[in-house]
Amino acid sequence: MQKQWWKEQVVYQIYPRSFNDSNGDGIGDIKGITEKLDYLKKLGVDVIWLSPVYKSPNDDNGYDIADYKAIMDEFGTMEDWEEMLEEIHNRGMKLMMDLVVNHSSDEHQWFQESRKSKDNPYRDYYIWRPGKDGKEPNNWASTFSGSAWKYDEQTDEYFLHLFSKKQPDLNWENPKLRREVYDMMEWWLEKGIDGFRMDVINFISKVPGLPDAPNPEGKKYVGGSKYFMNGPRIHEFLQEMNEEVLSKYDIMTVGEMPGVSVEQAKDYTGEERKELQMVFQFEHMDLDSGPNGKWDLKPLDLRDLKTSISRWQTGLNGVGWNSLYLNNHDQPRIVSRFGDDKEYRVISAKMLGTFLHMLQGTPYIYQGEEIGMTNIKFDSIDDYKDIEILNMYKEKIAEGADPKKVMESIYVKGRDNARTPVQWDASENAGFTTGEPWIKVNENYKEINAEQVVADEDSIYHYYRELIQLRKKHPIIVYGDYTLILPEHDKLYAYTRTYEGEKLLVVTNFSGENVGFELPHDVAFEAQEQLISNYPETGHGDYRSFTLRPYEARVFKGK
Ligand code: TEU
Ligand code: CA
Repeated sequence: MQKQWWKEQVVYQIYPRSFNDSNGDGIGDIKGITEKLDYLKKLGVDVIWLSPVYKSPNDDNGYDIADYKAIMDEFGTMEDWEEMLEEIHNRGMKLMMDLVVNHSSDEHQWFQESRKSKDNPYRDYYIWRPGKDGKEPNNWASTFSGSAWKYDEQTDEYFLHLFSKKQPDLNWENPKLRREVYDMMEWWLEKGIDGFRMDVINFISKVPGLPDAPNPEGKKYVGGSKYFMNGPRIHEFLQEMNEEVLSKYDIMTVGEMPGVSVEQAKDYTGEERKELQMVFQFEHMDLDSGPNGKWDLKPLDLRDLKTSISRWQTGLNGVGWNSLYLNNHDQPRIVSRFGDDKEYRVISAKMLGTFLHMLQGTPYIYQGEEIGMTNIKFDSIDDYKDIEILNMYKEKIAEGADPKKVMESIYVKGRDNARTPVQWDASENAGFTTGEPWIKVNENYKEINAEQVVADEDSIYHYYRELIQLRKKHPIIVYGDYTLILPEHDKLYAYTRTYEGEKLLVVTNFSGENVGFELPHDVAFEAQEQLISNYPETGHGDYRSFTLRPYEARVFKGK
């Protein structure tokens, strides 16, 4: 396998609105990020992925962009951004920007022009269609509830929006639009950024004709993903983008891709294909959902996690490259999800970190993960801010659902779980702001905060530091081949890594019970040292057979 600098990085995601407020208006901002760079440097991360900071009416917290070349007023100025970039680089870190080009805001100038008339030069920057029998052009549902089409009186046509109605989809069939996007990317790269995370980039090519999706249950609107995920021209578009822009810079790229399979990811990330370096896949994030989607709650079966992760680990080995994540701004907090955020919060957060950081791929840490931040439960729907949550709630209640049940699903899966302010210290508002925070702070901030974890040598933060240091010291953690052991075990997740005559043994307990581990006889391994564990050393020494305590994790290195 080819060594590459970007395979050896650890990335930290910042969701700016919730990170750190420097001026007391209750909203995180760019100066607030710059203030905290030393904290990130000390954690040891190499790259910052910054969620959108562009000009936006904030219908979807910045994922609805009104001007790709301007900074959102609430976040500061271009000068603030330039200063931040310089300070990131001064510390030897890198910056990846979020590229949101499946759609723009309806307040983008392109869309303002586009909607004016059918022969406006910008008309074809978006996807307009006449209605069908007085209804929407097709039966696709928006990710954020309701139809994926909005009627616009001015020209008596509908425009497509796979997300909110303020996020019209861009028309990638139009070469002029593609050129604009590439120029804009180049503009940012010339400012010195180090890469892009590309929002729902596998949605940009739609099947011509935009056919109705199969609808056996006769619903009003149904998911049309079949006709826009990994669509017919997607590889052509990405190869063009690579040739026109990406290949000219030594940068890092990751494409967010809901619904991508390993087979498809080989094409997206295959080194000789010249598309992207990594994808964010969603399989492991969908394992605790039932057949009716993310709000259909289902407990995780650890064996499903093994099957999925193992397929990705072996599938991309030597072919493409994995991104590794358990958290981001769209997902509930992992310690509340696959761990135990009550009795074993610290231990289980460390176990999950161990499980992830010992895999092959480039790890991504989401703000607050290193502190062990947890999900929230607001009593009132009015305290929630996320458009996905609010639209879903309205729709379900209108359909006659039990509000209690709907709230329960929001507690488990809602995106605002990840979006409460970062808890910096035990002072008012967790030190996030001196004003009124735009979304409520988690009540547990007095106990769970950055000041506490930095001071406590046994904290999750220091454990993550260690995980990051280990990765830098041992190439096997980056490059080693992965092999699953004990595939049928429903509590232990164990695997080995192999690289240049060395081996790692990783054993993690995903349960709150004591569980015995036996290394299968056919696994050749001789331990030389224990690299890391989330419990104090016991001195028992036998790595072939031992009992793991609740959520215990152990990593051995040997031959
Ligand atoms: O998300 C795309 C996406 O499909 C999901 O992650 C989605 O947010 C969630 O699963 C809905 O259940 C990206 C961004 O990460 C997200 O924040 C944006 O809202 C979305 O695109 C639109 O830009
Ligand atoms: Ca602010």
